[in-house]
Order: sequence, then C-alpha cells, then structure tokens
Amino acid sequence: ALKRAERVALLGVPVEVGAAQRGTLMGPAALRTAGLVPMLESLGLLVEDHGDLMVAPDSDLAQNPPSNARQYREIQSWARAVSARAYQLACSGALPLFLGGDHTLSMGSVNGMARFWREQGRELFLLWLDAHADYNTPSTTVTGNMHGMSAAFLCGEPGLDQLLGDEPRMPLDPQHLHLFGVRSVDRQERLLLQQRRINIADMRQIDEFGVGVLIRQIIEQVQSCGGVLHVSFDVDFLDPQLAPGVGTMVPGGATYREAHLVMELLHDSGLVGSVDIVELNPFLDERGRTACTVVELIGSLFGQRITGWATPSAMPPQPR
Ligand code: B3U
Ligand code: MN
Ligand code: MN
Repeated sequence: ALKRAERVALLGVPVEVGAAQRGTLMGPAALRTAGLVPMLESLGLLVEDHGDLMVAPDSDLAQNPPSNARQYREIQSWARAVSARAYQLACSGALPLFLGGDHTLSMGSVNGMARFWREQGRELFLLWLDAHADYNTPSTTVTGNMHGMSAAFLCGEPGLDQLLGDEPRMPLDPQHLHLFGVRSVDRQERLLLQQRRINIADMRQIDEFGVGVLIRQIIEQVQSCGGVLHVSFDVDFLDPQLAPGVGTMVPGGATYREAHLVMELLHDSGLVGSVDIVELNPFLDERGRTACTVVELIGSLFGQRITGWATPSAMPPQPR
C-alpha cells in the first residue's frame, strides 16, 4: 500500500465570489495548464485528478443570510460541498490538494480535514501563508468579502454559524493556527487577532529571523503534539513582482527563494497532510508566470530537490 504522501488527490474548486475581483475560477485550469500533474508524477507520486467540483447555485434558502457577508449563499454551497469532498478524499487514504478558487475554499477543505483527523485522534494545525490575516467576521469586515473571513471562521469565530448546514463543524483551536507572511491587516481585525492571541509571523519577523527559523518553530510545535499540518497557500503570500496573478497585490511579499525554502522545510518535516492553493487569478497573470511559479513551489512542497539528495536539516552539511 502507498503511503498518504505518495498518493495525491487533486480537486479543483472554481469559486470566485468570495473575492472582490473575479477570475479565480480559472485557477484550477491554469495550474493544470502549467503542468501540475506531470510535475507531481515526475516526483514519483501517484496523482488522481478528481476534476473540478460543481455546486448547485443556492442551498438553504430557508436561512436569512447574515449581513456584511457578500455572496453568502453561493459560498455556503461551496463550503458544504468542499467540506464533504475533503473528508471523503482524506478517508480514501490520499493526500488532498485543493486547487482554488478564492480563499473561501479553505472554509470547506480545512473543516473536512479537521473532521477526518479528529476521528484519527490527531490534532490538526493550520499554516496560513498569506499577505492577509483573513481573520475578519461579519462584524469586523470593511469589505464584506468572505475570503477575508476564512481563518476566523475556521477558529470558530461567530457570525457565519449556519454556513456548513448539516456538515459537522470542526472549529480549530486558535492556537493551532499560524499566520505566515502577513503584511496587511484591518483595524478591527487586528483587535480580534490580539484578543485571541493568534500566532503571527509577519514580514517584519521574516526579515529579522528568516523563514528557516520561523517555519522550524512551527514544525516543532506540530511534531511535539503528534499533530498533522494543513498548508493553506494564498498566492499573494509571494511578492507581487514574482506573482502578479492575484487580485490583491501587497508589496513586500516572500521572495522566490524564501518561498521555496518554506516548501522544502515543510516537505522534509513529513507532517503535511493536505494543501490548498488559492487566489491565483489567471485573468490578471502575465503569460502564465504566476501559475508556473506556483507549480514549481508545489514541486518543492512535494519533494523536488536541487541535488536529488536530502539536505541535513538544521545544520550545514558536513564535508563528504
Ligand atoms: N482584509 C481585507 C482584505 C483582504 C483579505 N483577503 C484579501 N483581501 N485577499 C478584507 O476584505 O477582509
Ligand atoms: Mn487569503
Ligand atoms: Mn491574501
């Protein structure tokens, strides 16, 4: 039998209405066009592509949508369907790789994975690679865009309580969330982050300590609890010069080399159990550059190496 990390299950989730800018629905197609499947296969992985998820437009008409949550009904349909599929794919023994789609995708994917790991008796940790904190609620949001609420929702913040309907809701321990790469936070959102003592590695810390030290700290926490990690990769984590194909470009993001090192360390940890790739907007990309860069980064996350042999972690290699 193959180990979980050797069987990758791709699921496209073409949701776009969680963001202000349309176009992320083309994300799954762009990642496939950029060669995602052959790249994973070249690493010796068994890839099952489950195609793109489709949803019926409006579920749960009985319920009144909360105010300040744009496109609530459509997001509700996506979140319920994604959560159910995530749980199902995890049960199949594969490692699910969710291709977005905007960041509301994670409301479903992480919830479904949390349910699966709860049943396995393992704690789920969430690494949120993003320029934004996505820690708004309908009460704090300025824009009403639901992709800015995903992390808060997953930590059980109130305001979107009926979103998942009959899907069992599995709120995470807020201490198990690690925001990484943050450089844009709204005022009220900041207060909530402070009150909940959310773990944040912002760009200031990344500049000062480097991604190596900060990612290793997170890996050690997960390891010491016998936990498993879901990586939610918002493409705007990357610097816009490197990745222009996103709706919200925030200057000062992760460099090519920082991002690869993050992915390599995560791979070497052996703790990654599921992954989201979100907010890629092919309509705004330049000749597929962003999609190709993202595929390369997924390569590092799944074991691509420069030399082909392992780099001893946490110390420079000894002379051979
Ligand atoms: N925090 C803002 C902006 C934002 C969040 N995520 C993205 N933009 N991509 C909001 O709308 O909640
Ligand atoms: Mn995001
Ligand atoms: Mn973002």
